[in-house]
Amino acid sequence: MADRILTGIKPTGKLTLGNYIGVLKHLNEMTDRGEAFIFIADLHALTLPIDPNELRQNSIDLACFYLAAGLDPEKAVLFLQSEVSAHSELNSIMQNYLYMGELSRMTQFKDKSAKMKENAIGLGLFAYPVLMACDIVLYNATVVPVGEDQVQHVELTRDLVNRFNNRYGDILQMPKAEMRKVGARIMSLSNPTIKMSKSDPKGDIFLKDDLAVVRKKIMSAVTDTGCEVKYDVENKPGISNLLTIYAALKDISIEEAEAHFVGYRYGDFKKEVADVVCEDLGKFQEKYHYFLDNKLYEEVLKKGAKRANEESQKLLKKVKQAVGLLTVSE
Ligand code: ATP
Ligand code: LTN
Repeated sequence: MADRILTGIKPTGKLTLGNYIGVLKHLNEMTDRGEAFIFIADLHALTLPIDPNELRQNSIDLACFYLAAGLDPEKAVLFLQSEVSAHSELNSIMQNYLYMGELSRMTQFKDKSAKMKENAIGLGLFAYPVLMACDIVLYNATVVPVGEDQVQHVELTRDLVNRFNNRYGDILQMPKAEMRKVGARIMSLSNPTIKMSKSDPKGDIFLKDDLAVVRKKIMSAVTDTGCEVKYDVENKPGISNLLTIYAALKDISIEEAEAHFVGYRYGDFKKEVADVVCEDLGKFQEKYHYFLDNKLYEEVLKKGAKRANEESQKLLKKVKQAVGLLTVSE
């Protein structure tokens, strides 16, 4: 059976090299394995305060990022989550099958809520994984390409599928998370023990950064004592992170990257990493501007919403029927 690929990214801010390497860059080759549903998780973006104009602009940007990364709209369905109402409808049903205890154990919720005042934590942030599970099961996804931080949410989706199917029969498809072998967790350049994250912009490379800025950021990335370019996450987290970035962009293994840099000094090593990042990002940025300036995203998103609406209604109907919701109209 062909795979069914599904993934989403939140339009919450400037995308980073982490998002690019972890997910974006490889989406196109995944579409060779089966039909892909790729979306802009704009409803998820509302789970933390965001300015409306910024959200709209970020959504356009993200559509262009997907296209610039090589996503082929003939092979993949690209759409805005909020334009497909089945996500929210299924959410109303599925919220009854995931429990407070398990939701409160989600690392993303714990991390994000820890930075907030208790009386300002929205219910949506807590219930986030319910909507994410709905995104996944609505399209009978078998493979969910994500970075490492999202694997826990996909595991919870798997629990939901088991629970729901045990009760109602074989309704939901079992998905599985798929991470990049190299690059599932790109670390911050200023603190290589934490994830490079768009909500924590120190040490980030943003996809729209000027290439001169990108080069400067890499040249001043935190490195480690010693002088050997070796992959050793515990003792050389900074060097290991740069090696990972290089290997992921070159599509080679860490061992191959290490072998390439034998005998290099840190300065020359960083320069070569910067060359590779700038070359890749430079091409990516050109394509991004092409899709943005010609507004090519509009037609793609319209067509995508139509197809996603058709497809998601099928599963929604099945679920409504399974749980006993009566349909008389239609
Ligand atoms: P935030 O930091 O605001 O939570 P995020 O970047 O983690 O944002 P998304 O933009 O929705 O969240 O993530 C999109 C995809 O990119 C997810 O699959 C996520 O796992 C992946 N991703 C995010 N950061 C990294 C990283 N540093 N390395 C590899 N993959 C990443
Ligand atoms: N939670 C993800 C974004 C996201 C997603 C999804 C990813 C929302 N729905 C469904 C994969 C499948 C994030 O924060 N990166």
